[in-house]
Amino acid sequence: MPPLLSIIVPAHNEETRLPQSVDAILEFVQAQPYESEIIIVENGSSDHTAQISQDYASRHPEIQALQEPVAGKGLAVRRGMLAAKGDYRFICDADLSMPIDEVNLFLPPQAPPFDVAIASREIPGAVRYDEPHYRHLIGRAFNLLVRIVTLPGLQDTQCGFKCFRAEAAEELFPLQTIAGWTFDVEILFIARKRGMKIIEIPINWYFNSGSRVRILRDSATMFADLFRIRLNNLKGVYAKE
Ligand SMILES: Nc1nc2c(ncn2[C@@H]2O[C@H](COP(=O)(O)OP(=O)(O)O)[C@@H](O)[C@H]2O)c(=O)[nH]1
Ligand SMILES: [Mg+2]
Repeated sequence: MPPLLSIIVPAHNEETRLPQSVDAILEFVQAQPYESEIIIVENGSSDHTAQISQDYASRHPEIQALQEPVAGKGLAVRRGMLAAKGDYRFICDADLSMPIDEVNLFLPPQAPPFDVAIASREIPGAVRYDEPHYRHLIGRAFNLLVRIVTLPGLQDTQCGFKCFRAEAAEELFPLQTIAGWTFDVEILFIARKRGMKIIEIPINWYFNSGSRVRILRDSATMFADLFRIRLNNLKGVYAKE
């Protein structure tokens, strides 16, 4: 029997945040009435993240630790999504800025039927805690560009908590071309193009410092990625065969 839920944790230089988060995720999944698996995907770290993940995997049968040579959140998530076996496949940032028990909001019976369910920090019912004003503003500026260039109407594409039905994950992730931070936009773009049902779920979100986003360097790439998605679309990269 495949598990109901796969929790995919991308981890890059996370030796300080990862153990606490994995402990919390383990405690959560062990308390649920359904089966889960946890897949940690490390790539390109220069610290002990890979070793820590392997240690967890060797001690807990429900944990797998995967490694890729080249860094990139998008690459890691794709690997985890395609290795996962769960009916529902949930991306979960290693900093657990969303309390892990809110995962159940993304599963039936709480969630209505969907192909892709994305956590939102912007729609009514969502609460952001402790986020510095400037960070929120940068996020809003990027979202404005996302809405203009690629995804009209989606208020928050960058939150690190998203759930995919198995069939949706298996259709979408093989088409992903973006290795870095903007992969979410690309995946949602393809999902929308293919008529999948995308829902937004408001969450409680706790800012914590230590983000791996390098604002200046990464925003230029992220901006360029939005146009790359458009270009790929024109070239038919996301079309059905
Ligand atoms: N495997 C992997 N994970 C990454 C990479 N870059 C970021 N992440 C993970 O993506 C998640 C979000 O990163 P974080 O720095 O908290 O970004 P923010 O919350 O969006 O500012 C964390 O779990 C990171 O470890 C990467 O290159 N490879
Ligand atoms: Mg974070």
